Amino acid sequence: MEFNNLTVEISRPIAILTVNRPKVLNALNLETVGELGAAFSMLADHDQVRALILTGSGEKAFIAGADITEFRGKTAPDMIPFARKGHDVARVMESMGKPIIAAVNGYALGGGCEIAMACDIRLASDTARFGQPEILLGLIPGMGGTQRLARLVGLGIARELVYSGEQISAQRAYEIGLINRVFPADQLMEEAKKLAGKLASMPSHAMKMAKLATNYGYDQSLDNGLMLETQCFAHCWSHPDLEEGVAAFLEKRKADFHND
Ligand code: CO8
Repeated sequence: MEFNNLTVEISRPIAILTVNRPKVLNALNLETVGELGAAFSMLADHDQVRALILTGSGEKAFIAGADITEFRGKTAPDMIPFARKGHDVARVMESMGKPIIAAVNGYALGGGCEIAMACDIRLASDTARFGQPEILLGLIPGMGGTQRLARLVGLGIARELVYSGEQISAQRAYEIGLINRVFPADQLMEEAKKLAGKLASMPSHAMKMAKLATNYGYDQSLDNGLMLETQCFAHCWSHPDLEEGVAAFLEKRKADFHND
């Protein structure tokens, strides 16, 4: 698949998506949002890809937010489908049965921070900066930032970031639980690939069930979440990987998973 603003490199079993608009710090114009949606949908069904990495081109930015040049002259009704398009991309990312790692190599602001939050795991360079600066433009986050940030870091800190528009360092993002790990900039991609390789080697059906249960269970009551977990747990018995994993353990050998 060819894109204008995005490169997709498939190095089986990993796919690396790179937002490629370095002149504007990889800001997301509507076309790029559409391309991300198409790429994630395609990779969700790609039978050779089992883990994904999302990053930005250049050394300065992951994604510096929505492309502000597209905001001029718009009306409120124009922006409802715009925001929905962003939400749809995040939902494709969260509902696919494969892990997505954000390799945050610089500014992750506004929509950039929001799309990173729709990834399963966030790794960042020590030079990365995070924030929801929309308020400084007279608006608010529109790609899930008012919702996912509080779920990740708690309501108190989410309010502080959304109300102040303040940028925070990678170290601070790590301390508040917004990101999983921080690496020196020159090691970030290598570490992201290492982690993606590890996750891709896991039995893919169990990975799908794990992602489904954690992502869809999180917003439920504990009882509903546990009900979903029970279904996903039991569903593992419908796949040969489970028999193989258990047999390998009992026979003291390495499992040879189906991984389709
Ligand atoms: N949109 C458009 N252009 C941008 C953006 C952006 N978000 N960010 C940077 N650029 C452009 C600059 O205009 C500049 O262009 P030029 O060279 O033509 O002047 C170029 O990128 C380099 O940027 P700077 O010169 O500003 O670089 P600095 O190092 O001085 O500053 C910053 C870097 C701090 C990242 C600064 O560029 C900045 O503050 N950018 C805007 C960040 C921002 O406010 N982001 C939030 C946008 S709103 C949003 O994301 C809402 C999400 C809604 C989601 C909807 C989903 C579809």
